[in-house]
Amino acid sequence: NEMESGIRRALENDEFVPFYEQQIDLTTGELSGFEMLARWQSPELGLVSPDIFIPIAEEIGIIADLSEQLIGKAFADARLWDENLTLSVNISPVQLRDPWFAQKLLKMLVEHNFPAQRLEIEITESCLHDNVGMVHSMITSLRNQGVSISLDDFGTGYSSLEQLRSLPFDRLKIDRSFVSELRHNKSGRTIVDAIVSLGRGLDLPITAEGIESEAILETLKNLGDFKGQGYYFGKPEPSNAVFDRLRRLN
Ligand code: G
Ligand code: G
Ligand code: G
Ligand code: MN
Ligand code: NA
Repeated sequence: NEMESGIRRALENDEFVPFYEQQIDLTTGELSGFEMLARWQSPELGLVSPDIFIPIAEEIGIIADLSEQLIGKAFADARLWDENLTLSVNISPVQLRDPWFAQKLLKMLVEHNFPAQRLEIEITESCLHDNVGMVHSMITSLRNQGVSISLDDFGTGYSSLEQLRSLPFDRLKIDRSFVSELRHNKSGRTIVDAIVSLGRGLDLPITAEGIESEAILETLKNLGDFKGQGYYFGKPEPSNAVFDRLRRLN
């Protein structure tokens, strides 16, 4: 169909671009890094959301190539940021089914001369349905080289607490649906409290997503030492806006 061939052509024409969302240390208020979020800069359609093209790219078997194109651009950008800033990238469950995924990512780090210690990958709970043994060995070989692994959208999928305990994650990201309800109802607060104590018990640092207001930020700061991100700090922005932001900070 038309969308599929458009996405294939976009890959050939190098039309996928990284946007970046700030990740903040909520306790100090300092910028700690950026999450890369893919966009398709289409000459016909304008800026297209990943919710549209990622599922199609997964379906037609080009997600790995598309991700590689974006990660290459993100490494080139992030190499020019302050060297304490981290780069987080989202990895599709489809990519993790490739037994060579970890080797390919480590090779890209070398080729782009980007320090593994500054890279964090975000995987979702749906990865855990698949071959857990293989996911475990991939995570382990990436971590051995210094890459960090976050469990994204935590709480929205199926997660066995046993897997959470047995897989060596570095961080939990609380899904924004819970963060946004934090002050609206008791169940939102209860779920966030439960994830926070789970994180404490398992020694997993936490990132809260979807912080949209000062009130939510203050509530979170009272619950612990977290990182956070969301529209309150800023929307995802293109590379040049990130460079402008860093120039203003420095
Ligand atoms: O940027 P936005 O909030 O519209 O992203 C929508 C969804 O697309 C999110 O779930 C996000 O994780 C996902 N996404 C964004 N960029 C990438 C990417 O490069 N690879 C993968 N697999 N998912 C991405
Ligand atoms: O699934 P993942 O967590 O990677 O999704 C990130 C998505 O969430 C991106 O599409 C980003 O644009 C969106 N996002 C980031 N911060 C906020 C926020 O504060 N509010 C809302 N509604 N969406 C956000
Ligand atoms: O201007 P400043 O000293 O903050 O820049 C730090 C580094 O980032 C320098 O290497 C500079 O060349 C690079 N840089 C600054 N702005 C941009 C930009 O808009 N695009 C790119 N690609 N690099 C930039
Ligand atoms: Mn994410
Ligand atoms: Na998320």
